[in-house]
Amino acid sequence: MSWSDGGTTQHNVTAGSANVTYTATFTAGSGTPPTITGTTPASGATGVALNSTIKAVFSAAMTASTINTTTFTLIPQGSSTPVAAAVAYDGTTKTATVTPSTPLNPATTYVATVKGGASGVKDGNGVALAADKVWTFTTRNGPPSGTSFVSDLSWMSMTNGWGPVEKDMSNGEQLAGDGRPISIRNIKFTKGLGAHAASTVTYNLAGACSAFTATIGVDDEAPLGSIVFQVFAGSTKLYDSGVLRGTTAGVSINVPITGNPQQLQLIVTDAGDGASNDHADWADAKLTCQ
Ligand SMILES: [Ca+2]
Ligand SMILES: [Ca+2]
Repeated sequence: MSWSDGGTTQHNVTAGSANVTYTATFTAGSGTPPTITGTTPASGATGVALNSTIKAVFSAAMTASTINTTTFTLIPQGSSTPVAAAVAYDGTTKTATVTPSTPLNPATTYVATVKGGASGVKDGNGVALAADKVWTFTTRNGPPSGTSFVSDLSWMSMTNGWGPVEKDMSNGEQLAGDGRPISIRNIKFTKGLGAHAASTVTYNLAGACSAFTATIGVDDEAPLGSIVFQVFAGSTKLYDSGVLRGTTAGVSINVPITGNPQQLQLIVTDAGDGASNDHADWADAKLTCQ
């Protein structure tokens, strides 16, 4: 701000002197630039929830119209396409927030940028953030947010009694990929796991999952099978089917997952009578996660 009477004459202002009119001139864009005093998530944060919002707190009251999807962006590292999001500014807390339209992807590093300089965000006096504020964070690993077929996820580990566990087909024989459509009492399933006792498949939940669902049973390719299906979270047994046989209809299960465990184990045992014909289907198996 500067003061002037519009002329070049120096005025000595003393009692009784003639009135002189001074004009205060505010120059937009001058003054101390605002800064960002904090971010959420913090720079370098890991294990960030997929439903997070991204926030920047300013040192000064900002001009809300300068904070928008152009000046506050979230971009997956290595991409040039910002995440679709709503951007808002709360003058009470001097906080700008990016709210993504859909949950973030797991195990992904994101780059958050608040633009500075002439085309950047500006405070209430029109003073811009001096330079771009850029920080990164990484989301949790584990399944995506929502409901996923486990056969579309990567397992952490897998053991199986007859070749590998198959995805979206019955166990078949010892080779990978030699199964048939999953079939329990002649009801076919396009998704699921085809296992064989004794089998354990372990999934990483990253503490973010709340339910496991499936239809379980002995596959029609081995009707003499006898199997027990179990679901464990670490050392905690969440579900036990009892003995299912090749004559048992598929059993629809909905297993709540509580306590935010890190891992889930899908276990098949031979029901205590040997593993011959124990072809076990986790048909339509799904995890629901945050
Ligand atoms: Ca096979
Ligand atoms: Ca058996």
